[in-house]
Amino acid sequence: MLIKRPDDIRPSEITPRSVYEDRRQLLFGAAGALALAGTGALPGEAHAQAREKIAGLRPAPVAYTLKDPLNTYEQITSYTNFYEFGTDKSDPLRNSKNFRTRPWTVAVEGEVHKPRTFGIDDLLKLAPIEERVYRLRCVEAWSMIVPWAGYSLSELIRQVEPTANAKYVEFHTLHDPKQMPGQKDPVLQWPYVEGLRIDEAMHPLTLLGLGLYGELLPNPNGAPVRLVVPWKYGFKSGKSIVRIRFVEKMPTTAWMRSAPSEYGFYSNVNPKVDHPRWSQARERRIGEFLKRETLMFNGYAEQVASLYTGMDLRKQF
Ligand SMILES: Nc1nc2c(c(=O)[nH]1)N[C@H]1C(S)=C(S)[C@@H](COP(=O)(O)O)O[C@H]1N2
Ligand SMILES: [Mo]
Repeated sequence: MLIKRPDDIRPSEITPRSVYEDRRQLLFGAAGALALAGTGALPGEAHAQAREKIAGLRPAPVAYTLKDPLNTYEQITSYTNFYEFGTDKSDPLRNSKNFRTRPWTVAVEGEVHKPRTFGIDDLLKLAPIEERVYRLRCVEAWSMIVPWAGYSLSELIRQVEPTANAKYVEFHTLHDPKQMPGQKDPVLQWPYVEGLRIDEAMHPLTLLGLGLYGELLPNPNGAPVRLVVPWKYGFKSGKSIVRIRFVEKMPTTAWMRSAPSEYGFYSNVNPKVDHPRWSQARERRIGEFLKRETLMFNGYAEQVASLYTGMDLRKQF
């Protein structure tokens, strides 16, 4: 097996693409196992997840990225909702340290002409990876600004050619209670399933998330691949996705099943429609003291409002 050591590479060779390929070989080929063996960790000992840069990251078109000040890497990785690893915000960072994100496949199936299973390496190569700064608004009335890395989900959807019956898309998270201790708790029905209408899934803002802060996704944020739908409450953006299924009928999502009066299918951020137990008019930006006004469609109204013309957003919440 031929692997270049970094000092064998002449500067002239360091184009983003070649660096990217070499890095991926180093990290994920046989050498990856050797590198891990060299960390000095005892077998089974918890170690921090290796951080790996995404080389060749491109800036996003201005319409798809915010200029707001970013939340820090530490805030984004340590204050998370990922119930598969525990219901406390601090649980996922601690409990996902040994989560195995390789090998990893995503089965894309259902109402499509070309069903296909993508390996994670296929997904990292499928389209140019862009850095997109998005506002993330949790239904619990906090928000963050995150520099994601990924590309429009539509890039992947185009490859499988949905049939005319494909009206909705389901996103299934991994179900593996051995690795995901939170799945022993029946707080939700597992696996975590979310869904979008096909036009929402095709909207260019809907991101197939592969990283953040220029690196492959940290485990607490849904490694190795997740969804990011910035105009909807955060729970619509399923983490650690293993299955994408095109269907004709509106799916029942994990949250609709657990509390149908509180969580609807659409779950668009809407300051005028309160959660039955609290107001959605304002939010706390993580790291700030004073609350901010929540924006319609989380600030993305100009881009997405037309998806919902003629709908009563109070009834179809
Ligand atoms: N599989 C899965 N996906 C999930 C969740 C979860 O518990 N399980 N939590 C959701 C919620 S409530 C939010 S706010 C976002 C948080 O994403 P972040 O931790 O990257 O900020 O992930 C969403 N995706
Ligand atoms: Mo959330």
